[in-house]
Amino acid sequence: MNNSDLFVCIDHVGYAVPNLDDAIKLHCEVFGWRVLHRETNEEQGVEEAMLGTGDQHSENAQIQLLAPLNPASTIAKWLERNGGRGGVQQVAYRVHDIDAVSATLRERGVTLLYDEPKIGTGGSRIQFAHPKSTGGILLEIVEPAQGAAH
Ligand code: V0V
Repeated sequence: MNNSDLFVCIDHVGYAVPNLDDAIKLHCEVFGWRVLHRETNEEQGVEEAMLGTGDQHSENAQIQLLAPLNPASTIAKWLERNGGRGGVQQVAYRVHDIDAVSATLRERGVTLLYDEPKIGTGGSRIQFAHPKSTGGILLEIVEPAQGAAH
């Protein structure tokens, strides 16, 4: 796999937020984003919203607001470590083939969190690289669901 085959674009930037409705209000009313999608992901312990720009093209990055579903959630832990304030929790790179990209990253020494991809937003397949092997950033890789808008 060539380096140019790895990533398609930045799919989204994930913000940890203490309260989803308050965060939606801020990002939509003040910053002018709009809600494209909302869902709850029990396995990941999050309630989330995806935000887009007025004219959302397929490779425009989205903003993902992530609120904890329960105290065991990785988002709850992140907020606790950051004094209860929100902030950038992750950056997600889009890929066409998450299995091939995961294999290449592993070969290159990147620590991936899951043996196999898990289910993310809108039925996508997701995997994460541990911040300790990416220079301090929680990196998600995401293969959108077949037929998804993006
Ligand atoms: C922890 N660390 C981070 C970090 N979280 N550094 C940068 N960005 C983050 N988000 C650092 C932390 O400061 C420590 O550094 C070290 O990592 C601790 O690592 P640890 O003991 O392994 O772990 P935890 O318990 O803090 O967990 C960190 C990981 C966890 C990354 C393992 O957050 C995780 O499993 N994340 C993947 C799942 C996830 O984030 N789900 C929510 C989004 P020092 O102090 O040791 O230097 S769900 C989602 O995105 C969906 C559904 C989607 O997009 O479709």
